[in-house]
Amino acid sequence: MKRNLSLRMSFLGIMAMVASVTASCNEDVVFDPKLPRCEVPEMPSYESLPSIEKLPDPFKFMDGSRVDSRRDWECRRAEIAALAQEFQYGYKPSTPSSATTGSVNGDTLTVKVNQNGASISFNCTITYPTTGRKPYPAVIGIGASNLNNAALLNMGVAIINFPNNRIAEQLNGSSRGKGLFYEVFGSDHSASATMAWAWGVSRVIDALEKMPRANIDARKLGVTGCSRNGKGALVVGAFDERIKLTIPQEPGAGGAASWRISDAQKEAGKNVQTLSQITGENVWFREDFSRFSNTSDKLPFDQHSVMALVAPRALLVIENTSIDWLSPQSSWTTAHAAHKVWQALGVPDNMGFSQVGDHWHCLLPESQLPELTAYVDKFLIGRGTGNTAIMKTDGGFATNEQEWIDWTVPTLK
Ligand code: MCU
Repeated sequence: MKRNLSLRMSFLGIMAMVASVTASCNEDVVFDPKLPRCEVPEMPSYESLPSIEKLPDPFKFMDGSRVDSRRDWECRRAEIAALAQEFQYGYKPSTPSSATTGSVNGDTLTVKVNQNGASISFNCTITYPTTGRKPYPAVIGIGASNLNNAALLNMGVAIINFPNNRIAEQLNGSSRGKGLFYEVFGSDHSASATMAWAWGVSRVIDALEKMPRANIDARKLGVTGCSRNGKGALVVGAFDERIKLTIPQEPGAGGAASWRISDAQKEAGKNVQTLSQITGENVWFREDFSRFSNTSDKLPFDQHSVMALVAPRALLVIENTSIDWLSPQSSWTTAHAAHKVWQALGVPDNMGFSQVGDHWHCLLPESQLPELTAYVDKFLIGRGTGNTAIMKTDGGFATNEQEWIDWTVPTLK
């Protein structure tokens, strides 16, 4: 139905530059690797956005028509990706693979990128498993992996630590525009820290693809990260199709929790993190995302749509019911909304959500190990018949679908 992404993208790139005060002349909205050729309409202005009280329909194109085939989903996905960059994350620049080189020395992978006359380099530490077969599947940890790393290594999966804070700082609100990414693209580039990390991980993958000596199978990569880095893990998986498995751990707001439901929770007296709070706290979202502080209802998408950018690839969201700040009710309902996209695509078992309490933040409890191993076994290692149909909470929450979802799941051709 929608074609010609590349043409549209160059137009969009120009629009974004004109429209956005934070845009830099290096911007390019193509995220890699290539999406199919879909025509994404011009991005609406903030002022023209209508109020949508419930979770926006992920199957409804900007022109009002609805997704009715799998191929349509690819184009709707391109629209959501453009909207999410335009309003929430800033743009992921495209970088040709030829700009990146890698080298490996023991357990250290050095990634060098030359672009725009700038040259940057950063190191990732690789922990190799002592079992399994080379080249190994790997999980890239944003900062680190806080999953059960012993279990991953025992399954023959390597762990790569991506130094996200070097690529884009996240100390507090004054970290805007600081880090290696901004040395290449300028400190006024629209990309938020999470989008800058997504760009950096794509460069790590470019390097791995050229480096058989690293003994990592670049076709079997997952990504994880916890809390603020879990918000980043979601963006990494959403914007690079070479990631086969995305596991955000306890990301809270900006992860599975939708802005709209969290606002409603806050109004009901819950101590949850909201859009208006988060845009002041740190630089995880683009600078002018704060325009939506009191108007989350104007967002043309919400976190269910951002999660759905991963579909039909695999997504496992790990959450915690003991920390109100993570907005557990919001995540529970939002995950159900996202899951409907995988349902429509005929792969409901490629997306799971597991929410368990009574443990420290970012410490995976034993009770969530079965879902982790089932997802890794099936989607990274490529074997296994473990159960990946997971929608679990120990919070006793209602799904509240009638309150937040007023669209149906299409039967796709
Ligand atoms: C859940 O992630 C964040 C949260 O959004 C912040 O408000 C809080 O300050 O830090 C959390 C975190 O990253 O904890 C490690």
